[in-house]
Amino acid sequence: MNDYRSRFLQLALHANALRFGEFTLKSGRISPYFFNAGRFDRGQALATLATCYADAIEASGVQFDLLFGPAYKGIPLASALGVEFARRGRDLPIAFNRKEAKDHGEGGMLIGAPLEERRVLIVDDVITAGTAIREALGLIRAGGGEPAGIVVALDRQEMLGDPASGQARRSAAQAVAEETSVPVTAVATLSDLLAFAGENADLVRHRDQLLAYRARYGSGH
Ligand code: OMP
Repeated sequence: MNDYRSRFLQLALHANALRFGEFTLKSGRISPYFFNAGRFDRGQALATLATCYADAIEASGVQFDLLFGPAYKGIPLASALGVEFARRGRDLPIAFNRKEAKDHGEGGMLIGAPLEERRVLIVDDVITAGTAIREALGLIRAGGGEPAGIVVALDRQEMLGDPASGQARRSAAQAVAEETSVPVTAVATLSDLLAFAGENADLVRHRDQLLAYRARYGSGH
């Protein structure tokens, strides 16, 4: 497994951002694991996390010139990543949105650098069904930017739709990439987590449940 993937999974476990148990997802599916990026709640954890994102982005080769963090969880992620890229010698503009429209002061839904004529990289926490990512794509287009890529910490690699329907299994990341031509990069995927769990004594006991979940809801990639 690539260095940044295991570094990220190690960090997520250490920060309690990755937990095992029984969790109800936005989709209603009951998952044996949950990733909560809100637990990267210290400076050092965010700094290390940003190095994982930056390595994954550099490995993907995606071309962009602005970082966009969708509210709320994407905001500290894009900010920390902007600091990491500056440290690497690349000073990028950063923008994010507010969830509540503001009708006084500077007004509008967008904060930070203007999006017009920028190739925008969306920085978010996790992709399951792709709803959050699709909303962010809409915000960027509405702001005059061109979505160039999406990066998430974790791609859960779940199939869209009902597993009983018999339809071809396609993940949210694949669907978004196919329908919008915007590539999705993940620092780590469920497959990486499974490989990592196989090598980690503390996680081995969760592996069967993860495998059963993947057999039921996995996209097959
Ligand atoms: P989609 O919009 O379905 O892609 O799911 C992404 C959102 O689901 C995230 O922004 C979270 O609100 C939530 N989520 C997590 O944060 N971690 C998980 O492991 C799973 C989910 C989820 O509900 O699917």
